[in-house]
Amino acid sequence: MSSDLTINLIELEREKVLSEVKERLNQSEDPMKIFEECKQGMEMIGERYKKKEYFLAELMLSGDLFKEAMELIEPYLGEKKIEGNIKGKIILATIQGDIHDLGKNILATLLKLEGFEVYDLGVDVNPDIVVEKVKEIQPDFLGFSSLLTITFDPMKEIIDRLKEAGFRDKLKILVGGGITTSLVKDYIGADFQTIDAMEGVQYCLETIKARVVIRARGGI
Ligand code: B12
Repeated sequence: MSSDLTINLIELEREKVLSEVKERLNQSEDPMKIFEECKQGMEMIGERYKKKEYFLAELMLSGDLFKEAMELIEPYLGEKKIEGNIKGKIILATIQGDIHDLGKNILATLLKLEGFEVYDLGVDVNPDIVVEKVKEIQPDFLGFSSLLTITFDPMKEIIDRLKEAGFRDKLKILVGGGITTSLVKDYIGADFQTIDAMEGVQYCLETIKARVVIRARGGI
């Protein structure tokens, strides 16, 4: 069942959405729960768009409203911040033709909060730039955020180019975004897929932890 917050977001009731978010944050509710309800609203807006009940204008309004809600939520996520050394480096990108950035920005925030160094290349990124940046930064992870099917082939092309250049085995590649599935992961040749930013963060944390254990045992 959808919450009032989810329903108000679907109905694009800006004032109601923002005042409920503020009120619940003031009452010390888990910011991730509030975020999940907003995300659910965005998924349902996508459904309405697909059924032609909503149009581009509604998509745009929902994007702005979600952004405003996230601006309220983010400082509360920061309270969980874990101080310490950088755990690993990750490059994030949304590939050419795709300008959706709400999910990628959330992932970037959560990764930073967990101590990762994030190189966010932005949206509509040319594949050449991703390949160059991987060579330059040599990150532990590369994360693609994908909301349009047209990005599948360019993501695959990037991974193939990294293979040819001998960089593929040096990093783990994640793909996420509302339209991705494990089939997309297999098609493009990534290591991990999710539609939940927290799962992505967890994957990065576990990968780094496993590497530390292997090194401690005298492995690579
Ligand atoms: C808001 C929105 C827009 C906004 C985007 C605003 C912005 N600044 O991002 C605007 C209005 C710009 C837009 C435009 C378009 N959109 Co749009 N949009 C959406 C909508 C409703 C919500 C997306 C969203 O932000 N969700 C909320 C975020 C938080 O969720 P998320 O992105 O999935 O991210 C979460 C996880 O997936 C994960 N995650 C995300 N990335 C990554 C990466 C990694 C590595 C990891 C680990 C995790 C991770 O973390 C997040 C938190 O958990 C979706 C519907 C949907 N079901 O997704 C359609 C949708 C994506 N759009 C769609 C379309 C068709 C378009 C347009 C082509 C419409 C048009 N005719 O012009 C244009 C394309 C513009 C372009 N060139 O990119 C289609 C895509 C269809 C397809 N299969 O390709 C969708 C699916 C709607 C639909 N059902 O038809 N859109």
